[in-house]
Formats: sequence, C-alpha cells, structure tokens
Amino acid sequence: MAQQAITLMYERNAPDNGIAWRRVAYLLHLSRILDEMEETRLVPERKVLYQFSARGHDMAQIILGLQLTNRHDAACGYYRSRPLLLSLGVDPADALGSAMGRAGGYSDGRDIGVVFNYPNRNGASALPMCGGVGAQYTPTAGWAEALRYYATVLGEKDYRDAIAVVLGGDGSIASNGFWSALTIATTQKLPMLFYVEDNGYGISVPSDLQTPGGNIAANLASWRDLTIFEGDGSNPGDVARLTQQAVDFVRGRRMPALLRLSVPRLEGHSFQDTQSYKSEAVVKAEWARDPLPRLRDYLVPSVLSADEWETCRQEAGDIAERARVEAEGRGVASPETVTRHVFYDGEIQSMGGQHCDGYQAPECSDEAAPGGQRINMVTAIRRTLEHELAINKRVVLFGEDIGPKGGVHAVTLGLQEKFGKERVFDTSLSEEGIVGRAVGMALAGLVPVPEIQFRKYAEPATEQINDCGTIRWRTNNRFAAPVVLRMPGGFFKCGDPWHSQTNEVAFIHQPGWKVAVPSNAEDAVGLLRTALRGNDPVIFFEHRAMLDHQWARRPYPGDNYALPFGKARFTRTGDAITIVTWGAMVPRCEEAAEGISADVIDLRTLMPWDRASVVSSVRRTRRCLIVHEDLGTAGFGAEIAAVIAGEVFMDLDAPVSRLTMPDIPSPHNPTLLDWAVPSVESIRQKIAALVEY
Ligand SMILES: Cc1ncc(C[n+]2csc(CCOP(=O)(O)OP(=O)(O)O)c2C)c(N)n1
Repeated sequence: MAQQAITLMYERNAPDNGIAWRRVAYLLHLSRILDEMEETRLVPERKVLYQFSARGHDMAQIILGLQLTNRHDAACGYYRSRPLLLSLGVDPADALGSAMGRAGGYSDGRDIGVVFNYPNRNGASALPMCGGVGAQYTPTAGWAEALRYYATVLGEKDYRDAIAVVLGGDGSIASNGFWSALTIATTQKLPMLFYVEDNGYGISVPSDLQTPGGNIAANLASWRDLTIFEGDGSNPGDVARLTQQAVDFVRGRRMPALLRLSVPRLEGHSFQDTQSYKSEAVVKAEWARDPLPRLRDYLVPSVLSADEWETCRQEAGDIAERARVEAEGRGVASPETVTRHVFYDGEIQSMGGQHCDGYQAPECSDEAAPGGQRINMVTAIRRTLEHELAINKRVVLFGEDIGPKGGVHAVTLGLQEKFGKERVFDTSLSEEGIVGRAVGMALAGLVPVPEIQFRKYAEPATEQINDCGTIRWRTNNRFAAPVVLRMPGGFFKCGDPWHSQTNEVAFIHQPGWKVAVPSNAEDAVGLLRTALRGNDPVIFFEHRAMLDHQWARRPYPGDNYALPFGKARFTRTGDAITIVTWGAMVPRCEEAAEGISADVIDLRTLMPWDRASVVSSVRRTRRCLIVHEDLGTAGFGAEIAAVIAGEVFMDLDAPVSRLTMPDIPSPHNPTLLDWAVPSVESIRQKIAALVEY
C-alpha cells in the first residue's frame, strides 16, 4: 500500500466510535490520581524514589491500550507508560507497590519502579521494559516476528490477528534500537506498530536535535512499507480515530505502521526536573493542551453526564487509595531472596521460552553413543542444530549470511535448504537487531538461535545482551528469554583486533547468561544440545581455531548426547600440578604437560564453572597454572586464581600462576600472534617453573 500521512482535525462532539469512553475516563482519572499521589505524598515521604509523571501522555496511551484485545498482542513501553499498563489490566496496587519497591508486584522491589512488565495469558501482555532509552524496539520486533512464525510455520490460527506495539518518546527515535527495529519490521513486513509520543523534549533536549525538523513522521514519509499516521495526542477524537486506524491497519494488513502523536509533557521529565529550560509561555501552552479537560469537554454531556464523569473520578480515587494502602502494607522482600532467579532454578517463569508452555526435553545422556562417525567441530555444531531443528519446530536460526551461504564459518551450510527460509534466515546487518529480535522471539515462546558472525561484533548488541540476561531476575521470574547466542571468536591462522578476540569474561559479567566454551566436537554437541533444551540464555562460544582442528575432531556422540553445564573434563590426570584451561588452549596444555604428572582440566563452561573440581584437584596437586587466550588483567583466570587463593591457600606449594595474552588486541602477523598467545613452549616453561618451585 502507498504511504499515507493522515492528520485529522479536532472534533468537538464525540461520535459513537467504538471506544469504551467511560473506561477511558476512569483510567485517565486513575492515572492522574496515582501521579498526584506520588508527587504530593509518596515522593516527599521518600516512599517512591523515582517518579516520572505521565500527565499529558496518559489519555492517548489509554485509548491505544484498550484496543490491544488479542491475547497474543504485546506492547513494550518505557518509564512513562503506566497509563497503557493500567489499560491492559495491571493491578493499581502492583503499579504503586512496584513504584515503592515493595515485595511482590512486577519485580519484588528489584527494578526501578517505573519499568514495568506484565505477563498476561488472557489479554495483551507488556514485555519487560528497560531503563535504557530505545532498548524496547528490537525485542518488540522479535515479538512481531514470532507472531508471524506461530501463524505460518506452526499454523496457530489465533496468532493471525495479533500485533506488537512499541512505545517511545521523540528522544528514543534517535536510538540504534529504533532504526534497527524499523529496518526489521519493514524489510520483514511485520505486524508492528511504532507509537511515538512526541512531547518535544528528551529530558531537556528539543526534538529537532533528535530528527531534522523535529518530526519523525514527516521524515519517514517516503520509507518503504511503512504507513504513517499522525495527529494531536491531546485531542480525544483524533486519538480515537488514529489509534483505531493504526491498530486496524497493522492487524488487518499484517504490515508495520508508525503513529506519531504530539503530546504535552505537563510535568518535568522526572520529579527532580524543574524544567528550567522551558519558558513560562511554553509551560503555559503545554497546560493549555492538557488532555484531561479536553476529554471532559469531549464526553460531557454527549457520552457521559457530568455526574457520571464525577463518579469515574471518585471511583478512581477510591481504587487508588485502596491500592496505596495495599501497596504500603506489602513490606519489603527479604534481602536474602535477592540472589534468586538469576538463572532458572526449577520454578518456571510465567512467560517466555518453551518451558512455560509445557515443553518436555527428550531423554538425554552424558554418555557418548559408541560408533559415531569422526567429525570436526563445524559438522558437530551443524548436526546438533539440524537434529534439534528437526525435532522441535520452535527452534529458529538467524544471523548475517547464515541462509544460502551457510554462514561465513559454514556452520549452517544447507540448513536453510532443508528447513526453509522461515526457520533459517539471513538478517539485516545489526547485531542489536539480531539479539533484540531474539529476545522478543524467546519471550513469545520460541527457541531463537541467533549467530553473531564474530565475537567482536557482539558489541553493538551489548545492551540487548545485558538486558536479556537480567530479564528473569528483574521481573522476579515472571519473564525469561532463553536465547542461544552462537558466536565464533579467537585467533585462527592469524589474529587481528576485529575477528580474534575471545573476551568471554565480558559475558560472565552479564548476570543471567550461561557461557559455554567447548574445545572439541563432542563437547560442542553436548553443550549445544543442553543449551537448546534448557531454560536460560546461553552464549555458545565457537573457537575459530578449533572449528576444523584435527585435535578437536571426535566421533559424533549421538542425537541424545547432552552435557551438564559446570562440569569440567579432566583430559589428563596426575599429581604434580593442576592446569586449568578451556577452548583453543586445551590441546596446547595437553601437549605441554606431556611427560609430567598433571591434571589438565578443560572447564568447558565458564558460567557456571566447575569450581569444586578445580579446588579439589589443586588441593591434591598443590600447584596450579591457569592458561587462557583472553587478556590477563581481569580475565577469567583472575577469578579462578582468587578462588584458589581463598580456598586452597594453606595447601599450596607454589603461587597460583596465570599464562595469558598480554593486555593487547590480537596482532595480525602470525609471528606477532604466536608470540602473544600462550604457546606449547611457553606453557611448558611455566609448568616447569611451578613444578620446580
Ligand atoms: C540509552 C540511554 N541513554 C540515556 C538515558 C537517560 N535518559 C533517560 S530518559 C531520557 C530522555 C528520553 O526522552 P524521550 O525518548 O523523548 O522520552 P520522554 O521522557 O520525553 O517521554 C534520557 C536521555 C537512558 N535512560 N538510556
């Protein structure tokens, strides 16, 4: 359909346009009363620590929210989205209690009060919001993508009319996430509505610094496959028609649209913001556009009598007061519970991943089946993906060049041909988009397996990776997004600062992610299978040097082979020294330890890591060398060394020692690279020094 820009004029008399106006009036009063209660009581009493007024944004959000009626609809908003949440059915006591950081609610006091989530099996859900501006966009695109997947690939009819809606301010439209999601939604033709609430400011920065001329709708008028709607978000008639048109369009056409409504921000950005950057005239003009009196004018008397309007206000006041009493009565969660729900601990989340839809993993075994064909690590990973794709239709693979080309490392070769473009597909070149859409797909119950082409290129996705990992914790187990994020890295025949870093430790500092670092084909099969059947997000690190390394070739251990995370493999055993390592350093350590009685421990996973095996081995050998490719300072070896120092100090006969790359990027020339990466010879020397110490 051709692009269209629709601007409707203010209309004084309310027609019967299918909007539940009484409910709008009630919810708008409720939202206002909650804002006011916070501003006049709860913030001064220090019961609410951060407050972001929604005044001015509220009416339009409520009218939009009341149209999200399909139970697979989902919206993702931001810190000013409480009115929408109320319209979806969030309990006001949860809203207030969460703002106060009380027990229960949407995060049990863990997340900042204004960042919501709402798993709802009977109506539209609110996807876990983020504090980062713009982070809401790509997960919403992922939800939209999942809706199509359920409808087409899985043939589930009740997904056919569902839509995804993302809310953002005029500041957010300058973010990477916005552009990434816009590209995804329009190239993929997804049922996604971008709802931009333009209040003219991002805190104090005017919107013409976010987009030239300040109007994103005007600037996107020629964007292909995007239909634009635009109007005055303080005008009830405009809002009703435009939200209906935009929602109907996305529902009916299964295509993306952008609705920009200009709204006044009637208070400061947050409670602390005095708005010194706005002139008195601007503030006055904003208050002249307050949607609350406009709504009253619009509804009374043609739709509601003055008494009914007043009744709505009183009802809202009563409910808000009751909610406050209930919320204040909730108390604070016990501090020791705050370490729960970083990972799945047997209590299934309410929404996200396949496990909460009754998934039962097939029988697995950590015993390799005999007689398997000897294969390299590339084939091992491909074969595991292929099997899981074949037995589980929720598994979906995507990334740059993974389709017809089969990936730049050939891991996905032939998989698109076999499983089709819906299940194995190429993406636009945006790592934030790749990971963000995976998060949305996982929230919708799929098993997304995104590929990042090289570990370094996960950096544009850092925010999405961090936010994904914390979902379970910050929603207090209401949501989880078990994504299996594959990425190759490390040196290969040469190094360089872009393709060769490992920096796996960075992921260990992202709470909620498990991290697998297999060194060989058999472990790759076992760990990947566990990841694909598990209930937590996993970084699956594929070392480039090992993908076709002769040492890493192993017999295929079978279609049911699965390895537990946190269980190391002793590739050699002995008494004189413990060598702890992983990835491409394992064969080097093995070779260096030849002729010496050594425990060589391949950790296989770094989160969790097999602390118990390492500690008991060092207690016995009394010496420990940790070898890794990543940089020395604050590399994962530092963590292992600290644990050994803390737990085995009295048993040590030599200082705990590390051999790592120096703190430099990976050098390109093989001579320089060989000098920088621990070699068999340098490991051997270090072992000798420790054994003789
Ligand atoms: C990635 C990121 N950068 C900066 C901030 C700090 N910050 C919070 S809100 C905000 C302005 C956002 O403005 P807009 O998107 O227009 O929404 P509004 O507050 O006007 O509703 C900024 C800069 C943040 N939360 N996230």
